[in-house]
This record gives sequence, structure tokens and C-alpha cells, in this order.
Amino acid sequence: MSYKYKGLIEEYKSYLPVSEKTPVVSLLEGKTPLIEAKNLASKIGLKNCKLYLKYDGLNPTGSFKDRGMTMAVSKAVEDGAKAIICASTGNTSASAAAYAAKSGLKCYVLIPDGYIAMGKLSQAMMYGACIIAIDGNFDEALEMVLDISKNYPIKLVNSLNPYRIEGQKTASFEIIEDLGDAPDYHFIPVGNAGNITAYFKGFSEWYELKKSTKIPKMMGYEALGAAAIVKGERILKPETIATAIRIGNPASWEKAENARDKSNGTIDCVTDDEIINAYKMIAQNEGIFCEPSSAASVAGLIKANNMGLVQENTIITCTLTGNGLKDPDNAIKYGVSQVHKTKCDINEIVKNMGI
Ligand code: AN7
Repeated sequence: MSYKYKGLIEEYKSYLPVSEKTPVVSLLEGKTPLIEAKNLASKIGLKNCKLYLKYDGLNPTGSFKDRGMTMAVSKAVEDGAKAIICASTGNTSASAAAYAAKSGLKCYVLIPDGYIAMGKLSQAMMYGACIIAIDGNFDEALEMVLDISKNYPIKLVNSLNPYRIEGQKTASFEIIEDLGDAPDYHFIPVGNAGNITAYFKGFSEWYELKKSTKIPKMMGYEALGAAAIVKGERILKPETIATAIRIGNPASWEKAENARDKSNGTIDCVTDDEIINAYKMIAQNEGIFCEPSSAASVAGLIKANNMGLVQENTIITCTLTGNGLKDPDNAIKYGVSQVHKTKCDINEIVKNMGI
């Protein structure tokens, strides 16, 4: 019998707060590949560990946000909403705009002017969202949209919307299905802290249902210049090259600490240099192009391994949250190789090939 994939709500509906009446808005998100990364594991110097990358940049709009957005938008339509709104460092706005286009809802996005990657901005523009670029950062934009969604009939689709977390937890289910069990460690970037919250929820729920034998240690990584949870205080002017996680007051702060504590994991931070190094290593050794923020998971793994926090003979997963094509400017700036410009002359070309 043939099996046709219908998106993650259909796939996992018995684990999600949906009913027969929920009008499912789907772009066939989810079911992203879990790719074994042997070259990277050996470059990092992991001892007899199996390393897998959950490449969530292969979702329909190029990031994990689609997992949450299919739920948030389906439930918004079910509730009779006519419009949605979010603050975003880029990926949420691209995803919200796409699902709004699919469902016919109006979409408003607030972004920090000048601090979102070009691919993400181009997506929001093409999907037809109303885009408002403020002279403030993500945290200030989030305060604004919270206020607006309280005073106007517009549904908030940031990860404070619980349906977002519900949709995003399905990534953990997919990992357990692919591995046949939960991993020992799960590494993940932390920005607003919604995704680490969602993964922990997914891993916990299936552990309770005995679909896995353990809950992985949740290993979350902020960028050093935006490391509010690590430092224990709100960062008023967050700064990092990884603009997706340029967030100084994470909305799911306590929930992320809970995930860390209940799983015996850690929340730490990585420098921009460590992020760029991991970003290049992933592409160069595995042929997988993620955006800089996503590489915070692998940068975290490298740091944790160097600190002796990663045990031998274990199974490790890292989420790559967004596609590298989102941010062509940083790829070109930090490219592993450079472009050789030559005349269209065979001798010149061969010389440049270094042969
Ligand atoms: C590629 O789009 O916050 O810790 O507004 O785009 O759940 O916030 C993006 C976050 C990691 C952090 N990797 O996830 C937004 C936004 C990528 C991201 C994160 C984001 P959370």
C-alpha cells in the first residue's frame, strides 16, 4: 500500500491538541532527515559516539518554525481569527507569512530593522506579509506585538502561543522514530528558548508513553553576546553575528531552565568565532549548509566535548534549525573557499584550478 505524507499534524494528530474539526493548514512540513555525520564526529574528536544532524532547514520555508506554524495557524483558523502577528528575527516571519498566505489570513510581522538575513526578508516580502521594521531589537518588537495582540483581534503566533510548542515537539518524535530510541544528548541553539522547551516536551511525552527508554540531556547554546540565561540577567543590547538568536530576554526562559534541570543538561554559550567555525565545518565535512545560528548547536557540542562533558559510546543529536540559503551574505563573507576570477582562457583557468 502506498503511503502519502500529509504533514506533521496528520502524522502525529493523536499527540496534538487537534480534532476532526481543526482545519489543517499544512505545507507538508516535518519528516526532515536525521543525517549521520561521521566526518564531523571524527573532526570533533568524539570517542566512539554516533553523531546525527537533524536538518530542520529542509522544512518548506527553510526552518523549524514551520513545525510550530502549521499548528498555530490551523488553530487560529479554527478559532475564527482573520489575522496573525509576530515579532521575529526572520524565520518566524517567513514561516508565519507563508502559512498566512496558504490559509488566507492577514499577516503582520515586526522585525528589527537591519538585523534580519536577506533570505528571510525576501520570503516575507514574497508571501505578502505586512512588514514593519522597527528601530529596536527583537525583545522590543515582542513587547509591541504582545500589546497589539491584546488590544486588536489579531492572533499572536510567537512561541508564547502554546500551539507553536506543540507543533515543534514533533521533531523529537521523528528523532526517536529514526533512531529507535531517544539519543543520550541533544544539542540545540537557544534564542527565545521555545525550541528547547518543545524538544524537551516531545522527548518527555514519548518517554512517559514508553516509546523511548530515556530523556536526552538537553544541551542548549546561546550566543555569547546574547546569553541572558547563562548570565542570569536580561541583555539590553544583544549582539551576535547569528542574528536569528540575537535575543536578550528569552520568552521561555524558565521553561528552558526546567528542560535543562530535569534532563541533567546544560545551557551555555558560544562565541561568534566558535559559531562561524562550526558553520564552516558542517558544510565542508558533511555537505550540509545551515545558517550561522543553527551552527550554535554543533559549536556547543565542540565546546562540551572539550570540557569533557560528552561521554564515550553515546548517541548525540544536534538540530540544524535553519537553511544556509537564508543568509547568503554571511556565507559569502565567511566562505570556505573563494572565487577565482579569470579571463575565459583555458591556460588561465587551469592555472587557477591549481593543476
Ligand atoms: C535558525 O524567527 O526567534 O530558541 O523570530 O531562527 O526557539 O527562539 C528565531 C529563532 C534557532 C532559536 N535557530 O530558537 C525568530 C526567532 C534559528 C532561528 C533559533 C531561531 P528559539
